[in-house]
Amino acid sequence: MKTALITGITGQDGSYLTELLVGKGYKVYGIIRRSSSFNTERLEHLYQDPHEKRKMELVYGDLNDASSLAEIIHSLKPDEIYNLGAQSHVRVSFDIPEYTGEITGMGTLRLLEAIRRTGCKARFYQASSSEMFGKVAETPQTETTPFHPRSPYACAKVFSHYLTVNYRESYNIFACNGILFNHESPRRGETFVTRKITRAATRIKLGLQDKLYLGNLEAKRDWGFAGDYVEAMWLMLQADNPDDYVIATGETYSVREFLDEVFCLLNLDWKKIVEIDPRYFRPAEVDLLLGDSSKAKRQLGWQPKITFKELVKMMVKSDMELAKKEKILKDVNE
Ligand code: NAP
Ligand code: G4F
Repeated sequence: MKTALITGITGQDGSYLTELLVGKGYKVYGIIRRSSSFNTERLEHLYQDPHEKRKMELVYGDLNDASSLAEIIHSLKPDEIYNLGAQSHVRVSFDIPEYTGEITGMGTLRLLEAIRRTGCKARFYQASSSEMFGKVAETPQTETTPFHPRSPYACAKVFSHYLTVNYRESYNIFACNGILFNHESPRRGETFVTRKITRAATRIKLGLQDKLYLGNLEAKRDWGFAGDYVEAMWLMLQADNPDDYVIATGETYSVREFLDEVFCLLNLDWKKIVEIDPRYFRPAEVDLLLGDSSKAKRQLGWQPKITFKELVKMMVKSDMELAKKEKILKDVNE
């Protein structure tokens, strides 16, 4: 049985990747950090199934704690390591730049050093990001497009990206960077713009909320479905040789167009509901992201399955179910 170790297992991608790997017969170990409240909500369905439970185990550790990483890698000796853990919010990285650098940047170094020092033969996946292209030098962006990061988060990801390349070249580690463009799902964190919109719009439809406060509506993103993107991560580690790949849909939409799509499905006019709040603007913005993933298609046979419209529908449907439950609870308590 193959074993995989995932940092960031409690996050959006961690939960989809765990499902994929468990489905393929892997034993999955996930690193979780200690929290004063539960942070395993996205994994609960896997835990409740007694059969699946045996295939996933959570261990305490932190990307800020090199000794925990070395100990985990030394004792588990996984076949594959997926580094998904990060302070992953771009706007927040301007508020806590040092912490973001520590986890999103230095955390990768600690992990790679733990692999090198323990002599672990694991294949390594690094969650690189389209944010690294920042003030884009060309459109669409490919594996050869120069980086121009626009936030502490993106700078930390560039550091991690090149470390991954460097450890591959220096120590012959099978290390890959997946340069993933934005990917969303019903499990997306509620402070990222897509989920913030679908969550608010469905609550507004049921009278649970009045207004939605947003920042820059003109930014354009290449939005795909997280479930499709974790498959690309796995495919990278099954290839004959380690390499770096852009993973994207090849379509781009503005936040405004995302709003149009969501509110149209709910028969609401967002112009009467959305207000612009300067707090959500960033000191430096990434205006346009559009990826070309033809290398991944050619070499890995990967391509996205879910379209933009299907993704929006899926998120609205799921958040409507959530809002309905909330409404029932509210009505009972009134
Ligand atoms: P996410 O939902 O924000 O999950 C981040 C994960 O990192 C969570 O499990 C979190 O744990 C964990 N984490 C945070 N600080 C940590 C620490 N100090 N030590 C160990 N783990 C820590 O992110 P995601 O959307 O799944 O994205 C996964 C990865 O891909 C991230 O590295 C992100 O930067 C990158 N990425 C994402 C996208 C995208 O569009 N989603 C695109 C490109 C790259 P808690 O649950 O305890 O907070
Ligand atoms: O949803 P966002 O916060 O995602 P962003 O900044 O593109 O970052 C995400 O994708 C990256 C891949 O490119 C990942 F690496 C990263 O970890 C994260 O998952 O914002 C998208 C756009 C931005 O231009 C932002 O300015 O939406 C704009 N926006 C407008 N109003 C807003 C809001 N973003 C947020 N979060 N909240 C708003 O109210």
